[in-house]
Amino acid sequence: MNNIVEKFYSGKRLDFEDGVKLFELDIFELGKMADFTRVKKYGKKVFFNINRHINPTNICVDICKFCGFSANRKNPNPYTMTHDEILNIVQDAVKNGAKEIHIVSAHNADAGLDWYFDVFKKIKDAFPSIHIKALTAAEIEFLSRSYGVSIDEVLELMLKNGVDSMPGGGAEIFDEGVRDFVCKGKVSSSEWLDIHKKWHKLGKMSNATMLFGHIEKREHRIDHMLRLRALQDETNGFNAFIPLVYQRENNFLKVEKFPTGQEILKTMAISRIMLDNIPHIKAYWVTSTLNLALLACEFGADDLDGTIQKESIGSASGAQSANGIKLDEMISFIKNAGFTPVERDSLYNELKVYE
Ligand code: V47
Repeated sequence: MNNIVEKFYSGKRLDFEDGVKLFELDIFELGKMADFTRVKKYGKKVFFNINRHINPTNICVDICKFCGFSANRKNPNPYTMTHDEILNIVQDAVKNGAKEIHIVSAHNADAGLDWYFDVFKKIKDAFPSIHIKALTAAEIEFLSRSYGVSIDEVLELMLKNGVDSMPGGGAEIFDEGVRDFVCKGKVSSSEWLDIHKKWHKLGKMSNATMLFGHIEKREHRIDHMLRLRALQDETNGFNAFIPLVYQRENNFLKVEKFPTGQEILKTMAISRIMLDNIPHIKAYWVTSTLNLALLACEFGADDLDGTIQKESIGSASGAQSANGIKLDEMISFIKNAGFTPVERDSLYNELKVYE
């Protein structure tokens, strides 16, 4: 075990076996290693942005067992917003200081391709300076599959209509066996990676998530991280890695054992250690709780996502995030945890440091 610790501090890359063994390390040793990298990169800064999440429809042709958001027999309230409704939300968000709109929809085969794309153009025309982060690789694959357009054409439509960056959703767990069990039929792992690769080659940035704490094993998490690391070596297009903690309510995935806080922190720390080429590790406060997200900042994480204003996916499965968090609360929570809050834009340029 000492060999792995020495290998890390000597700056050598850790491999799959090393990554799996890291989980056996004492949590504080692991935290020290992750913090070593985090402090070298960012000191005591914790990044966040002022953003608004919008989920314009919950009608979905794909079935993910972990999802409590899509309309189904446990969640019988299907909706699809009109463009005017979406624009009103954006207008409000901008009034409240939002600089990023994060738009993720379910896979609605009746809404039409124009419904998906025209709204981006309308938002950009009305609010040219807002950053639109929209369409996960899962949505892109669904749009291609359902509406008879190639992936390249979907990416072109994104550029043409003003999408600035891609969110990291839909990655779940890349291991094909686990993936088949939890979300058979939607974007495959290789398709997910390939879509991000194409987007990066167009000169655009994206994020990458990993849904953990359900039926996957530790080695699946390491495998997931290493597939991302390999792509990042090639494209350098990922801004942030986001380990999403599985929320258990109102869905169809039967999980017997949930991760402890210690397992969550270890996973965050190992992400920081293994993903030596991805700049930011986001402790998404929605799925980890704000308290644990702040603690994760002692274990390698440096970003919390944003104020969000309204959140529908995690909260549909039990997360306490439906109404986002107020800016002054975000700032004081970060300060009280001993860090320096830094408001960033979507590409991690620093906008304001709250000393
Ligand atoms: O892909 C669904 C996840 C994701 C559950 O790119 C669940 O900056 C936990 O991708 N428990 C969507 N997670 C959210 C997402 C995201 C969030 C914040 C920032 C960014 C970013 C991306 O939500 C889905 C899926 O993996 N999800 N159900 C659940 N029960």
